Amino acid sequence: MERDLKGTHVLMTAPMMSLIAEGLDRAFTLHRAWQAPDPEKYIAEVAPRIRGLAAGGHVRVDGAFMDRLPKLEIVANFGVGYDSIDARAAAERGIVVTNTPDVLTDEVADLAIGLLLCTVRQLPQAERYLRQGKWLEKPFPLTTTLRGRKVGILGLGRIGKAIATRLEAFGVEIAYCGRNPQAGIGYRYCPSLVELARDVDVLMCVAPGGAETKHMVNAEVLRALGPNGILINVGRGSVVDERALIDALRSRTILSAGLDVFEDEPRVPPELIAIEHAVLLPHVGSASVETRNAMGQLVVDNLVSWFSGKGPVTPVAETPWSGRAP
Ligand code: 8YV
Repeated sequence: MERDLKGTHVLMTAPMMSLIAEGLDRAFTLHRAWQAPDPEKYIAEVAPRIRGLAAGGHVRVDGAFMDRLPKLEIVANFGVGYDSIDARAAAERGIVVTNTPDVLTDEVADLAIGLLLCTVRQLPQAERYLRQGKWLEKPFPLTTTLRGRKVGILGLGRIGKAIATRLEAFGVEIAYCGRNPQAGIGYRYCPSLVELARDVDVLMCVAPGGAETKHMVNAEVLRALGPNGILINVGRGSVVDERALIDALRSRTILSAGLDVFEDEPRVPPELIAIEHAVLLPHVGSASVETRNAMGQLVVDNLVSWFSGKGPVTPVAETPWSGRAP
């Protein structure tokens, strides 16, 4: 028989999609802290009862916040990337963290390929050109090509591999960089990011965010990528030193960039917006109705499964499931 979970208190500090809020509301006693006149005071009042936390977007969940919730058992994150959650601090406190892998892999990989083609062939610029009536004056300028390019992938995880599989169909050479070479992978491994950048002319960033990857793509890497080089980033904005990128684009140290993620979302530096030859998207990698619904359902499923004593569905690496039931 299913457990009645209505006596279990779950906290949501910021608005999340209605599928999540309604799903949690049906299963648990859900506290929507942001709706209270004084959210901080509200959190302090309900804190002793909170056992689950639904986290999303860019709200930071650090050790200090976890310490405010003495009965907290699980943090369920909306998104595969969980750099906004201090998973090590959670592990130290015996708190499980879950994310939403797999359900968005193909969607983000599709987007990465779309963004690559948009950037190489300047499709958004060409579209704007037609709408502005400029085609009547003269044809759109010729662009660069994907033909003959080599693509280097930074972060060959689930999404990186799905991008690589798609790239194979485009007939481009693929190499990758990561902490270690991966068994059973036929693409060329390059331990140094600068060397990878020197060797390829498209750098595809899919690396997760966090302190370990912060500003990995710096001025030196961009110089190595060179004047024919294209940077694509669909991972986390923090991986790229945005100031160095702006300089590299302005000085034509690299040819172009296609970005779906930024350092301080949703704020994009005006200097970047002013660079016409870059393609900028408002973090839409996973943003289809179907995929976001699947991600939202996984947030609900993780919490329901945990409090039903069945363990988390998709725990992150730092907090592996040990079989301990709540
Ligand atoms: C979402 C993402 O945009 O899954 C991730 O890590 O970056 C995206 O799918 C984000 O999680 C929603 O806020």
